[in-house]
Amino acid sequence: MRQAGRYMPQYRKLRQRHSILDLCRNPELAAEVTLQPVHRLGVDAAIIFADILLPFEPLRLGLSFTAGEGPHIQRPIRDAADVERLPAFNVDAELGFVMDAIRLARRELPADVPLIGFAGAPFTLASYAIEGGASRTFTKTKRFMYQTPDTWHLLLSKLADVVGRFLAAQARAGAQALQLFDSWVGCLSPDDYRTYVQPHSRKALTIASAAKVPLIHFGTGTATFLEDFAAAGGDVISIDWRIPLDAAWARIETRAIQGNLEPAALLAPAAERTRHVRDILTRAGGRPGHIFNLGHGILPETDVAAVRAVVELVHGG
Ligand code: 1CP
Repeated sequence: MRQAGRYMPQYRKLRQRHSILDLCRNPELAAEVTLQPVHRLGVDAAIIFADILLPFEPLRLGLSFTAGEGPHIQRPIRDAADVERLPAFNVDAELGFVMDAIRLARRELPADVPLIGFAGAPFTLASYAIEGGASRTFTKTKRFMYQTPDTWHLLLSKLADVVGRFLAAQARAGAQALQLFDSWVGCLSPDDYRTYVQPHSRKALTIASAAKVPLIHFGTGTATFLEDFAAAGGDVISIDWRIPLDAAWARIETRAIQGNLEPAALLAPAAERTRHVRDILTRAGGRPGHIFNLGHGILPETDVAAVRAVVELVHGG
């Protein structure tokens, strides 16, 4: 999930002077933002400040973030010709600023705070590339998938190759774990996940696994196909809040699960927030493989003190 962001006053202050893309492309600033939540919240790990859409620039799709904060893709993918012309590129040459930020952040972080690198999963990236931005229904994406399955598979295969190599490069630069974000994959049926997405997520995770660091496979809305989602790969399977932690654990064979706090529980009164956290800890049952986390990103409306209180509660047992 995202740790930095608009809920943090220090982050908002930096954002008054720099766009998101400026922050991402400037390794000093990206490293600074990466460290903000570690200092302010006392979390156990840091996630590099970047964005899943950064590979769209070297893919020549064009990327900007508009005032309403949503991403905008200037040349969205419409047909087979668009997919075929996606250029192959060297991740270290074109996205080297991310690896530079990782090297800097790693140097500045305390030795016992691991740094997580990340990339978008093929499906979630394809959805932005085809829709041209955020979507609620993924209509264009699904039409493309059903109408031109061969082109769809070519697109996802190309994206899997890019993100697999990008993840491995981040590990080489010093990231000690890698997270693949399939934020919107829960819009698919179990059958469509297996047919249209799973082989490509597996490919991305297999390429990344050459880096020999733990891989976190993140998704939301995956409860209806959790077994297939887990089978695509990842040493850690991330779950959202739509499934109880113990129910998820009973269904998949994995050493580790990440999640599963409802982000909106951070907006609840303290007693209700605490009840949510304790319920997850009870269901984790002391398993060493539970990584306590939100099921998705922190909402901009969240009070930093509420996040801190959760970190302290989890650390206190
Ligand atoms: O915590 C951190 O410091 C990590 C930084 C980080 C991460 C992990 C950012 C910076 N983006 C991401 C991943 C990301 N980006 C995801 C996957 C995780 C998730 O589902 O939240 C997605 C879907 C995006 C795409 C994106 N970037 C959106 C979502 C738009 C939509 O479809 O609803 C937005 C708003 C952004 C901009 C952005 N990137 C990062 C931040 C903190 C922000 C928020 C806005 C801001 O700074 O003004």
